[in-house]
Amino acid sequence: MKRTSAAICLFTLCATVLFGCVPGAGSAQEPPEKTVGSPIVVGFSQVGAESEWRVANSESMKSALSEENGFELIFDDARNEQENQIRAIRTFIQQDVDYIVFSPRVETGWTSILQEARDAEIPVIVIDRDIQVEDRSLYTAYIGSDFRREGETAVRWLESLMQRRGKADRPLRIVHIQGTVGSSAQIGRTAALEAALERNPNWEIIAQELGDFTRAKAYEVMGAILEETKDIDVVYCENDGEALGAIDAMEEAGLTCNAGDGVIVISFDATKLGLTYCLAGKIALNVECNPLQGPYVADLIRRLERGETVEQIMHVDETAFDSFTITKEMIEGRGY
Ligand code: GZL
Repeated sequence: MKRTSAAICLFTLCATVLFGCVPGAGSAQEPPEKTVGSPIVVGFSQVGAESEWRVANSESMKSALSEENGFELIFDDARNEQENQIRAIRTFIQQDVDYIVFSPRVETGWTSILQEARDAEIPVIVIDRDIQVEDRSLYTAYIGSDFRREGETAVRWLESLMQRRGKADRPLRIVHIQGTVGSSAQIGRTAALEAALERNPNWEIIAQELGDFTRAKAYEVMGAILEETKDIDVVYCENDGEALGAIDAMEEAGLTCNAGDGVIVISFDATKLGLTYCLAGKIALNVECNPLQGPYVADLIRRLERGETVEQIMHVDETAFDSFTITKEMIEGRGY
């Protein structure tokens, strides 16, 4: 398949780690200009289809890297297994694609396959979750979220709420439902909560379970926790799927979820479904995690094709919504 000498040249030039920011989910993105000539062949390894967020991410990639936009997309669903991603990337190399894009299920275990891609002189773009590799020149760019910042947004909001209520020093009993362990989304969101516990010795994690970013698993683990105790002040869920599963379990156990006199539920993603729960008051805070990365990837590839230097790390701008200020109009205007 066609390979671009310019991109290969840039691949070696992008060794410096430069930071850039791309606009958030709400901002308009110019559709990439049409490509004359043969399509740019992109192999994309997607984690799976575990959440509404993931589905929106896949749709964004498919619509941006479409044939009419000058691409040929080879999409592989890894069904939430890193081994399947490694196998898919190796196949992309054998197919001699022009670019490899992947959303890494977890941060580690990628060095060897990325070295194979570099040996084949195929540029690699990492999206969504980040990776940990000694040699950052093994990939051309990362486009995704600053997960620690997302978590900081959540815990600072909770601290501020407690201060406004004169409860800054009161005990706070927290249930923590984590996302896929070892994913940068879980690592960042968990780290922010753990740092907040250091700042607030009156906060206590009464239970910490794995929800793997799915509604079903969160429902299961929250149900088990509720058999032990219903004395819960906060449930910190690392995505909307987990929040909905935890809320299902708590409501079945007779608990009320709201930021007033009920259990305070904190979530991440801000999908339309999650925001409807926020509007209903059941999710107190929902921190946005922008899945609409397709246009940014298409734009990045075009810049590489033109021989431009690109920032290696690009974080998308993100915001947050709470049940006190969210409106129906805010939800209707969103892209996912
Ligand atoms: C975050 C993304 C996470 C979402 C979950 O960028 O990797 O994975 O928060 C998804 O909804 O499953």
